[in-house]
Amino acid sequence: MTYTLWGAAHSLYSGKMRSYLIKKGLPYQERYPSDPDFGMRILPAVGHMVVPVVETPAGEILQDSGDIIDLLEARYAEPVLDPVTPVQKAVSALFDGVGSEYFMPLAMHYRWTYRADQEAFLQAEFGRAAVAGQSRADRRKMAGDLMCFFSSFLPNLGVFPETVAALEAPYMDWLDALDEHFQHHPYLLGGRPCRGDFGMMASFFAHLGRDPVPADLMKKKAPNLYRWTERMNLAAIPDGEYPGYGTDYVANDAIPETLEAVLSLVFRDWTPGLAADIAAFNAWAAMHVTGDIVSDDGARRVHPSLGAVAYPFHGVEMKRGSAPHAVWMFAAAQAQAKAMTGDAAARFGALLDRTGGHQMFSLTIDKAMARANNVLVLA
Ligand SMILES: N[C@@H](CCC(=O)N[C@@H](CS)C(=O)NCC(=O)O)C(=O)O
Repeated sequence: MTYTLWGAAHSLYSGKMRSYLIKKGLPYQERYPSDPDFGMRILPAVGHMVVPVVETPAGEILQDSGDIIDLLEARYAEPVLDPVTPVQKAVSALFDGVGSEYFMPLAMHYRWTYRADQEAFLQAEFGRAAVAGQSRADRRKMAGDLMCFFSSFLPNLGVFPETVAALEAPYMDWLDALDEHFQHHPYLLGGRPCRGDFGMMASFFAHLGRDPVPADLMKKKAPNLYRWTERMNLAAIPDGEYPGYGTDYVANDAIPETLEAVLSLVFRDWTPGLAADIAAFNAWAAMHVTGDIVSDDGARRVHPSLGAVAYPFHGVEMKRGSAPHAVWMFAAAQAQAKAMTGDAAARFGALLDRTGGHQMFSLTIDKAMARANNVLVLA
């Protein structure tokens, strides 16, 4: 009954997957892509090089952290790891997108812009994931090639010397707001983790919460957020730091006041880039048909792009490759919002009034996407 998590300690989406498996109480062993078995069995089954991959006890080989969570949630009802009430469910899906997509460029920025300050750590991390055995010196050298591959992603993510200040300054607001939230609540929506917590573990664990430079910043400026990254990797759901808090989501489908402050940042910071990503997707989708791979050159990619986008962001022009995966994740939150009627719709509307979210939730995605054969396709 043991699952295998093919992943790595320093991998962004493995952090999301691992935390979910731990909180779900599913027994798993973790194996690295440096294991020869990965190249022989896993790579051909998935179709391209990527982690995390989960192998179920029945031998299914699954990719995409979000798809895997969907599948396992459908199989195992307990413990509950996402609310069933409509407003909380939509907010949870939104935070999944925030942590899985919106913050990924910032996570990569703090890893690679400050590479020289954390070189030995990164060499060890990439080394253990990529090459089994070897002498320490050899492994460090071999890790270097892989590190150059990943650090070369920065321009496509909008990270340039002239955008760094605009990326870092707003992050200080996030650290402050999340620190305040986790002072009062163990998880985003109360006493138990939701889908949004797992999404946030993507960017906030392996990179922002674990690489030496950003982890130091997080520990100094947002120790309660740092503690949440630890809590998310513990099997227990309650945490003694919050005596009497219980293990339920906040009552009556409410959103904690301290999370509303974070939501205001979601809308302030993600709306311009998401609008640009959606415009790029709509333009591409108008010329493509059901089943087409969502990727500008039609190739299978872990993070496909549909051409460049440019938009104003905190006083600079942000230029980067468009991110259809971000559109796909936001579409899930928007679908939840659109399904609301009556009292729930009114409460969600009032929440968007208070936090500045109407513009984002009014964005129109012209066609649906789906995942097929481990890539995004037009539905
Ligand atoms: N949407 C995927 C993303 C997975 C992903 O980006 N994995 C990274 C490591 S954390 C990777 O393997 N990247 C290889 C590449 O970008 O070519 C998921 O949620 O599983």
